[in-house]
Amino acid sequence: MTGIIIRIISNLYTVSFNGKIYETRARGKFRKDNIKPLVGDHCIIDEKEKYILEILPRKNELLRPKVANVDAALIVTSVKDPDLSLNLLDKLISVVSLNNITPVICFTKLDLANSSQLEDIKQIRAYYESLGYLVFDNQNLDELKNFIKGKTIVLAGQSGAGKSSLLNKLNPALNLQTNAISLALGRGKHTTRHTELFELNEGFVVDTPGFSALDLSLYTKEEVRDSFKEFQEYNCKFKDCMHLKEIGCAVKRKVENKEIMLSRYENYQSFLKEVLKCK
Ligand SMILES: Nc1nc2c(ncn2[C@@H]2O[C@H](COP(=O)(O)OP(=O)(O)O)[C@@H](O)[C@H]2O)c(=O)[nH]1
Ligand SMILES: [Mg+2]
Ligand SMILES: [Zn+2]
Repeated sequence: MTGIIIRIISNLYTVSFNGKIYETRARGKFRKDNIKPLVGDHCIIDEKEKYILEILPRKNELLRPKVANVDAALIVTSVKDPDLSLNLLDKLISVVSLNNITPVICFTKLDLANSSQLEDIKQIRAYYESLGYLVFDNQNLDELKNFIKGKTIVLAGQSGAGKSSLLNKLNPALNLQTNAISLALGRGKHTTRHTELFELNEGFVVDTPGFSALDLSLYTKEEVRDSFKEFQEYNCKFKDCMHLKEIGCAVKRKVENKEIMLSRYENYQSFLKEVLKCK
């Protein structure tokens, strides 16, 4: 049985191992070998001496938040308060995918939407599902719970979207702090928060929101293009088509006949502009 590092505060490593919590130290060997243990690392510990003996190979590692072995990113998207932003949703889907992590969507605050907004959301949801993304909401939690089981999940989504509230709903024992939107967006509250994994349904979640929308500028325009899953399904006249002004662009045709959702295409165009601005 291997443990998982769930918290690191200076050189104290908290490891969850066999259902028990151990406060351990890392061996000097790691520093020598230039191994920096991360939250999410699977490790072998010396239970008696309270030392981490070995860090097992990582499946992946994120920079922000600093966490290893992430199975999926849950993009928490409020439909109101703050207003639904498909631009941010698409950006996060792209950034998460470009980090080789599976994006999963969870809509929140459906209770604040009127019936016509709910109708729109139903269609939006169906579109993303048709692309193969899992889409949940914070009302039917059993499906989301099943998905999370045994996985390590990071959260993404804007301040006030309901990330901490969602985790509390999934496990009231977490008792995470939640903020009214004005507080969450307010300035001057610089609480330094360390990255911590919380146990949830035999898996782990990180409440520190990962993936900022800014991260998209780190990628090339081709990478951004390829992060739009549905564009890959069509054969344009030119193999390297950027789906802008090229002739024989199958993607643009699919936008026109509404097989590709217009907002997806518009967001793609706006992301390309941002990427080019940064180069
Ligand atoms: N009406 C409604 N309010 C919600 C819902 N989810 C969260 N909230 C509220 O939205 C505010 C921000 O939530 P919080 O979990 O702190 O968002 P975070 O910044 O993403 O962690 C809080 O006042 C929550 O009570 C929801 O599904 N419906
Ligand atoms: Mg929060
Ligand atoms: Zn094209």
